[in-house]
Amino acid sequence: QQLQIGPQAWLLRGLALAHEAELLADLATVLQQAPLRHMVTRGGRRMSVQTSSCGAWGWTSSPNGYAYSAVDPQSGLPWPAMPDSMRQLGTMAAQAAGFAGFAPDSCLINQYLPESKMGLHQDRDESDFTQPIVSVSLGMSALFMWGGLARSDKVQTVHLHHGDVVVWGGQDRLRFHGVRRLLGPAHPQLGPRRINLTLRRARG
Ligand code: MD3
Ligand code: FE
Repeated sequence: QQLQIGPQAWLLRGLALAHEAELLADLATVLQQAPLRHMVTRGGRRMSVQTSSCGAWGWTSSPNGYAYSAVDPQSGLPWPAMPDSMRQLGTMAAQAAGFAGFAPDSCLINQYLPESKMGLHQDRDESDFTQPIVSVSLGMSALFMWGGLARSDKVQTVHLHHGDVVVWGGQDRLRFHGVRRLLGPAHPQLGPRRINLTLRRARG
């Protein structure tokens, strides 16, 4: 089921379900090498979401701000390689939404517990905003909000469920968005948490 939620934004309901077992196994391997940790906002506050990355570039925060780094600052090692399951799902979903040839070089992993949320923000740390972002929701459902190009624009809400994939490109790429809260029961496999993968082209 494909739902167009913006001029160049598509919600591909359940697209990840066919790859669920491989995604979850690969996710566990990545998180063993690069554990989840709380990043810090630009304002110096600890984010309620926990984050890790895989691929050539990983998203990091420091007192100097946000940046993509080739090295996990916590281990001093390169980020784990991006598993084929994640890379291929990103490329396939982008293609289905009209972005042929998307080759992600970074996968940001966010973990939400029932009390976690993510305030409205834009994703502006990537070098090329013509490249889409593909998001994969796993585990508990979430109330996702997305607005316009100005923070004060009206926001719409969308429920994201286990297995849903969203592709954001073109004029929708810089929309403000966030996660208001998690919804309803714990997930049978993942328990009381939500994992969101975002496949990105961070550089080049
Ligand atoms: C709309 N993550 O990691 S995914 C983030 O559910 C982030 O963890 C949320 O926002 C999450 O930056 C939302 C959906 C998403 C991702 C990127 C976008 C929506 C987007 C970029 C532009 C517009
Ligand atoms: Fe974001």
